[in-house]
Parts: sequence; structure tokens; C-alpha cells
Amino acid sequence: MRVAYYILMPKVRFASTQDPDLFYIVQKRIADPFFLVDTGAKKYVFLNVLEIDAFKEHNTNPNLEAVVLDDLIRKSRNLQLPNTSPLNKLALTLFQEYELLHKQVTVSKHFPLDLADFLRSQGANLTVTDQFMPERRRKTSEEIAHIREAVRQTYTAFELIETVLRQSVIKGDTLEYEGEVLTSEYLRQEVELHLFKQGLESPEGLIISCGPHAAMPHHGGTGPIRPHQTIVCDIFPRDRVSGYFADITRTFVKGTPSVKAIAMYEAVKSAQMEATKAVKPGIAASEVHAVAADIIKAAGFDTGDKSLPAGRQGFIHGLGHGVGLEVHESPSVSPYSNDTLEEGDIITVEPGLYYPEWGGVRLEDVVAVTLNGYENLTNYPRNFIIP
Ligand SMILES: [Mn+2]
Repeated sequence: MRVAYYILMPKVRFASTQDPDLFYIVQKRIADPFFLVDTGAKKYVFLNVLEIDAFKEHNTNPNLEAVVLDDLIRKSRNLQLPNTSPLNKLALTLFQEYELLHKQVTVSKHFPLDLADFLRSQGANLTVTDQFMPERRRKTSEEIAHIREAVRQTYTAFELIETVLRQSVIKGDTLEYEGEVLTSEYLRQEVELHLFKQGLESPEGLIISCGPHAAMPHHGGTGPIRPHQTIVCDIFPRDRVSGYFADITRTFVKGTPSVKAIAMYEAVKSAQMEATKAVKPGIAASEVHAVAADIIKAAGFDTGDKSLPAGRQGFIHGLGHGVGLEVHESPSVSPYSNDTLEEGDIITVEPGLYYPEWGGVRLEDVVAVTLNGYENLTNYPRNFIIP
């Protein structure tokens, strides 16, 4: 009896589908926050008149039921609680009607604090969980197909970048493309427009950076693209229909790279290849990171650990991360990760090297953990030098 109680511990959420857990459940964009109650056996979403009919037309999940909010709202107005917001009253009514008060209820760490404070003051027993929908980590074949498709479409953005670089002409320390100075901003906009037409969007932006900017892993890039310097292109768009992300990075040089940049590129490339080969179910994610770090260290570069004062140069980030409805999600592939890779995980493998004086190099593929090992979902060439 006790066991069953814990298995059926209800979960409550209040968010819009900007929240990937809620999008995962309702499979439709809903802009305003709404309540979700998951009893374990069944999920209920509470929607107002603006949403409910469109949702019902769309929903095919028999375990997901939409409840119109009107009755609850009417009841909540009768609560004799002065100085309490309509939303708090509605939440309390919902907890009363669905017998959630005094029961242990799981909420996510994103549950609004004011709502939690109020519900607790009324007797609610809320427990916060870091993993509200842990099942989201292990991808189904349908989800893998969505990611594969987003990855495939992302290749075309790299084809566009390579074409622009190839057609650019070196003029001193700038590149001229169609009579204008080629900039990070221009290339980013062209890529965004292109991806949009392919059915993708870049809600988290994208990176096309060169020179010292490329040595800062998350610098988006500004100003002219320079010849003979590394250009880090990290593109992580989302399919506008499925909601799944791709995440690919390639590094290019227009012109002649320095000897140092070539050595960095070779080290990162072999780190990526060997770390990818190490991917399999049951391996500690930190161990996959270590495969890459060992190769980079053996090539004479820093790995951002103890040896460095601030750990600001060398291989200074984790090898990768899960990809799905979020561009960065579980599992984490870093030296500090406690995660073990499992079949159905989709991760990035993205070693990088960063030195302010030499620039940055990063290569990133999306890799699926399969029953027997891995499948690299990314099959895009690694062209370094663009003539
Ligand atoms: Mn990434």
C-alpha cells in the first residue's frame, strides 16, 4: 500500500510550453502558463477557453485530458481570502478539488516561488525535484528521427557558410563578399534566414566567431571575419514543428592557418574521433570526457585542470551534453558528471581548444548511444581550410 502511494505521488506543474517538460507532454505550443496535474495514471492539463478547443483537436494521447478552467475559476472566486491573487486562489481550488492538499506532491525546481509559498501556507506538502520528467532523457526512435532530421537540415547551413567563405576574396585583413566586408553579423543573419526556410529556428542564437572571439567558447562573434584565423561556427537550431534541437560545430580558416592552429585542429579532431568511439551504454560520461582530454594533453595542450591558474585556456569545457527539446539537457558529459551513458541518450561530442593569441577550435557532432555502442548522427565533412 505504501509502495503504491509513492509510485503514484502526484506531480504538479505551472508553466507554458516554453518549458520543455510541458511541451514534451502536450506536444503543442501554449504561450500562457497553465496547470498540469500528473496523477501517475493520468495527466490533466487545465486550459482556458482560448486554448481548450484547439488543444482537444490536436491531442491524440488517451492518458492526457484537458479540463476547462471555468468551473475552477468560479469556485476560486468564492474563497474568502482577501489579499490573495486570483492565481493563488485558483491553485488552492485545484489542490482542493483534486485532493492534493496534505498529500506529498512533486513540483519542479521551476515551480513559481510565490505559488509554492502560498500553497504551503494552506497545508500543501510540496517536494521539489530536479528531474521532473526524467523519461525525457531516453529518446524514442521517433525522437531520434526528429533529431536526425534537424541535424541533416543543419548541414545546409554549413554548406552555405563554406560557399560564402569560398566565394570571398581576401583583401588585407578582411574578406570581401559580394563587394562588402564579410562580418560575423552578416553570416549569422544569412544562416538564420536560411535555417528558417528549412523549417528551423535559432531561439538560442548561433556562433560565428573568429580570432580572439573564437577563443571565448560562447562569444557569438562580432565584426569582420578575418582571413588566416580560425572561425568557429556553432549552429544549434530547433525544428519548428518537432521542437527538437541539432547542435553542430565546425571550425574553418579562410586562407592559411598558423602552425599552432593546425596543431590545435588535429588534436581536437582526433580527440573527437576517439571519444566518439568510446561512447557506449554503461560507460561513465566522465570517462568519455577523459578520452578526449588525454589526447589533447598528449598533443601538448592544456586541459583546463589544476595546471592552469584560472583554467581559461586549453580544453576548458565539458566534452558534451544531452540534446533534445533543450539544446543543453541531461546527461552531462564532463569531468564532474555523475551520469552513466544509457541507450537512447543523445549527446554531443565537442572537444575544443581556446587560446587568446591563437584563436579557438571546436568540432561538434551529435551522437546517439545505441544498444551496442554509438551511432554518429552527424555526417558532415570536417573541412578546415577553405581556399
Ligand atoms: Mn553543444
